[in-house]
Amino acid sequence: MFKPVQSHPKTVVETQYLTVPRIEPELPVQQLFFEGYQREGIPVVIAGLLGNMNWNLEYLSQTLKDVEFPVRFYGRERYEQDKREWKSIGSGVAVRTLTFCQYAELLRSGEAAAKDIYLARCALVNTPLATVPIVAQAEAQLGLKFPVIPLSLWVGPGGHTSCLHYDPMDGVLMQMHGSKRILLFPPSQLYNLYPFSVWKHLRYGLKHRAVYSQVYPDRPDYAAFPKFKQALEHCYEVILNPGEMLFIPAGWWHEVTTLGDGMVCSVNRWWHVYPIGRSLRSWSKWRAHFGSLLATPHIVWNLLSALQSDQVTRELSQLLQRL
Ligand SMILES: O=C(O)CCC(=O)C(=O)O
Repeated sequence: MFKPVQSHPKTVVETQYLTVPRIEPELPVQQLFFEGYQREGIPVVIAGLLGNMNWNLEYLSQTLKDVEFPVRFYGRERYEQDKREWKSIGSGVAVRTLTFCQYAELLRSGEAAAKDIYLARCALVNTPLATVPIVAQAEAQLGLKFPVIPLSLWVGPGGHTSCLHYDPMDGVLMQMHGSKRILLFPPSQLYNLYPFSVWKHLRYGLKHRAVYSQVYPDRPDYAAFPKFKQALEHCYEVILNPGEMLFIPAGWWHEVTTLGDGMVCSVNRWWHVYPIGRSLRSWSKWRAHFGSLLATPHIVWNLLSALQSDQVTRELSQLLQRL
């Protein structure tokens, strides 16, 4: 039932990655998923529930056409910098609103790859892809019940990295086109991964978050982050291919890199942690919520500034995107 996962050839850190279990379940899968993985919060790759997914650029362009999305302009130099100098992270980076077709042009021309422009975590609600029957069916087969937000879309060029972080909810990442490499560390490694302080939220609101690690796992600065060596002993590597789903339990650290030269597309959904006992025991989750609470004065201040600005709608939509 479990198949080994191949290591990615570009890895520069010399380590023996652990293997995430992979199941190709026969029905019914719900009990297997709950008892083996969801109850204790253990990542697993699930193959065979999404059929032959192929959301290539042509399909997405024809389906999403003029739907507007907030697209993140990371810039290639970003990952050359010491993360401790960053003033924004994730949804805090520069965002521009583009139609899907405009973004598709940036992918086709190579500009998205050159400047690391990524369409990240965009809600599919109110778009032609708001409901995807095979996705809903797969989620139901796994017995997932309490969604936090609607389905989100992730599209980008090969070579983009969503840097190491964790989410305070369970997530299921579903691969629709191209492949992704995911590194995973368990919640027990929280402090060996040097998360940014929760107090950062006071200064930066939600532009900079305590759920991100200061370490680049593929080229760590051991002098600055010596305990990362211990974390590496607990690092899992997954190559996620089209049609596969990865269950990422709350608190599990993940760094996600798009592979290859072409466009890579996934959808994901976050779920309230179930069973509730696992949720209550998760220190990583409480820590993330405490950080968000500390962001409140900054958010209120930004909200008031946005209301007074000439570009109220744009400012408000950027604020909402961050939330
Ligand atoms: O696919 C990505 O770039 C990041 C996905 C992610 O962070 C997640 O699914 O929680």
